[in-house]
Amino acid sequence: MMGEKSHGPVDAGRRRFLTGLVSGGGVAVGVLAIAMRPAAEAAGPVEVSMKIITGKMIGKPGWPRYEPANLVLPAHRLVQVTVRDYDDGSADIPGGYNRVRGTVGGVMRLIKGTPATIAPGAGTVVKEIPVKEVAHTFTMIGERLFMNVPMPLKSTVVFQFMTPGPGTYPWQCMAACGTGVGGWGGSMETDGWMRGAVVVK
Ligand SMILES: [Cu+2]
Repeated sequence: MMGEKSHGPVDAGRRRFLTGLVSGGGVAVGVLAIAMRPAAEAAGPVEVSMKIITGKMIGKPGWPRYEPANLVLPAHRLVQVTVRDYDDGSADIPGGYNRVRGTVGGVMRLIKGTPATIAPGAGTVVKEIPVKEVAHTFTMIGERLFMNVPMPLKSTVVFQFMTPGPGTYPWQCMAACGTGVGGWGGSMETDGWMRGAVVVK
């Protein structure tokens, strides 16, 4: 409408603007990069679901496991992980592993039970759970990387974290849920059960 008609002063202003863009090319590129970022975030986090099943559920009593235990994720992306824990037995943890660490905001959302569908934002936001209610943990310890998410009995947790650069990041459950001396055998020392890897590409 009005803007489509070109008048002298408007053209001069536009020319100055364009000249500014050309002379300050680096700045223009920077502005463009920032402008694109919200669009990428609008796509939402990469969503991943895991479950923790008991040994009984798969005919191997005493051998709880994460399914899947290995994840492949894109680098430097926000990831939202939903873990449904079907296990109702607690296990001993080293001090402090009942606290959430290394997630976005240092928190997770806690939902009672293991519902098939979970509404966005559902659950209670928590930073830790009682020591005696920890069934398992999802713990990644690496160079400049520490993430710990405690898994409460018969519950679902949802948490978000930023993936690091490409690499293979092992994780381990820190709750002594396995067999053998101190409960650190069996599942606890077997890849694909209570330990695995996050492969970031
Ligand atoms: Cu475990």
